[in-house]
Amino acid sequence: APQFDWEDPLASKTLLTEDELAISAMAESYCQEELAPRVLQAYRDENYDPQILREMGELGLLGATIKGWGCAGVSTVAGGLITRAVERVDSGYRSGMSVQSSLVMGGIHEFGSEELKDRYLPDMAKGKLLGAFGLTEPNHGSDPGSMEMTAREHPQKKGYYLLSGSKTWITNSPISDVLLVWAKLKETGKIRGFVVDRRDSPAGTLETPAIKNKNGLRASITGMIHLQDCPVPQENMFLEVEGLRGPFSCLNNARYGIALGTMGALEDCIARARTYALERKQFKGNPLAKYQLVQKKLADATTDAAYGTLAAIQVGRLKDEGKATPEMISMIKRQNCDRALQGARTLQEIFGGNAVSDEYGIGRHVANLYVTQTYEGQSDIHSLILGRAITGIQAFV
Ligand code: TGC
Ligand code: FAD
Repeated sequence: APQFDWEDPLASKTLLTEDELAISAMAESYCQEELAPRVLQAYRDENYDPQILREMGELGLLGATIKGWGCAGVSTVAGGLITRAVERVDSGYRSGMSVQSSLVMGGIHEFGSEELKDRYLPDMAKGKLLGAFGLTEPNHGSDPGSMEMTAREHPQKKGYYLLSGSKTWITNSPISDVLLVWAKLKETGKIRGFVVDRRDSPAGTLETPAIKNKNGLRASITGMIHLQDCPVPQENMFLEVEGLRGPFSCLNNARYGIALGTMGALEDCIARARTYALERKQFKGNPLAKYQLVQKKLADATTDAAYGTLAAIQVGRLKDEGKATPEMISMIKRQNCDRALQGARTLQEIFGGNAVSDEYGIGRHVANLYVTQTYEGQSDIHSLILGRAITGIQAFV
C-alpha cells in the first residue's frame, strides 16, 4: 500500500526522470556535506567564500541548463532541483549561484555574440570567473525602465562606449570579474546590455563597494557598482536585444530557480520544526508535536511546500516545451516566496525562545526569505503583473 511521506507528500519524485533524480541527489549531498557545515559561521561573519562557486563549477552545477561551453545541459526542472538543494542550506548561497548561472551566464548565452560566449562561458562554468548582474539603481528598483545609467559613444576611441552611473544591491558585485550591466544609450534612450570586464577597466572607472551589516542574506555578498566613464568595447554590447526584454528574459530563468529554491528553504524549516516539536516537552511531559495547534502549523507548511513544488515542476516542463509565459513564472515566484516566508515565520513559533538563538537555523531562513520575496520583483509587483494579465489593465503607474 502507498505510504505517506511527509518529506514529499504529493510524491513529486514520480514526475522526475532518472537523470533529474540523480542530479538532485548529487546536489543535495554536496550541499549537506560541504555547505551546511560552514553556513552558521559565514552568516555570523557576513562572509561569502568565492571558493564555493569554484566547487560548484567543478561539480557542473553552474549554468547547468546551458548546452555547450562546458555546461551540463540539463532540463529546467533539474536546474531548479539544484537551486532547491542549495537553498535548503541557505538562500544566500543560492543567490550567489543564481546570479552566476541564470542572470550572467544565461544573459551572455541568450544575447551575447559567439565571441562573447567563447570568451566568458567556459571559465564562468568552472567558477573561475565570477559574475554580477546590475539592473537596480539607487532611485529605481521596481521600475528599472526609468534607470539613469548611460552609455555614450567614446569621443576619442572609435568602437567604444563610456558607461556612467550607479547600481545598488548587487549580489556578488565586490567579488565579480564579469559585470552584466544595463544602461540607456545616450543617442536613442534605449536600454542595452553591456558586459563590463573588470580586468579591462582602467583604475577609477569601476568601483564595487560592499554593502555591509545586512540583516538577511548575510552568507551572500552584496554591493554597489559605480561606473565613471568606464570604457567598454562595442563588441561587449548585446546586439540582439534592446529595451527591458533583455534583462527580463534573464530574470525569467532566475525567478524560476527562486520558485523551486525557496521550497528547499521551507522544507528545511519543516524538518527542523518537526524534530524540535518531537523532542521538546511541555505540560505533563508531552512533546509539542502532540498539540493540535502545533500540528496545524506543520500541516500548513507541508502542504505549501508540496503544492509549490508541483507547480514549479509543471512550469519547468512547459518552459522546456516553449509553452511557459512570464506570467506563469510570476505566479510561482510570488506564491512560493510568499508561502515560504509565511511558513517559516509560523514554524519559528514552535521553537519558542530558542528560535532567537542562531544555532537553531530557523531565524536565518526567515530573514533570508524576506529578501527572496523582495528581489527579482517584489511580490506585490508580481501581483500587478498577474492583475494586468487577468484584467488587461496595467496598474503600475
Ligand atoms: P513592460 O511594459 O511590462 O515591459 C517592457 C518590455 O519588456 C518585455 N517584458 C518581458 N520580456 C521577457 N520576459 C519578461 N518577464 C518580461 N516582462 C516584460 C515586454 O514585453 C516589453 O517588451 P517591448 O519589446 O514591448 O518593449 O515594462 P514596465 O516598465 O511596465 O515594467 C513593469 C514591471 C513591474 C513588470 C517590471 O518593471 C518589473 O518586473 N519590475 C521588477 C524589477 C525586478 O524584477 N528587478 C530585478 C533586479 S535583479 C535582481 O533582483 C537579482 S537578485 C539575484 C539574487 O541574488 O538571486
Ligand atoms: P522599491 O521599488 O522602492 O519598492 C518598495 C515597495 O513599494 C515594495 O514593496 C514594492 O512592491 C512597492 N511598490 C513599488 N512600486 C509599486 C507600485 N507601482 N504599486 C504597488 N507597490 C509598489 N538587483 C539587481 O539588479 N541585481 C542583483 O544582483 C540584486 N541583488 C539583490 C540582493 C539583495 C540582498 C537585495 C535586498 C536586493 C537585490 N537586488 C538586486 C535589488 C532588488 O531587485 C530590488 O530591491 C527590488 O527589485 C525592489 O526594488 P527597491 O528595493 O528599489 O524597492
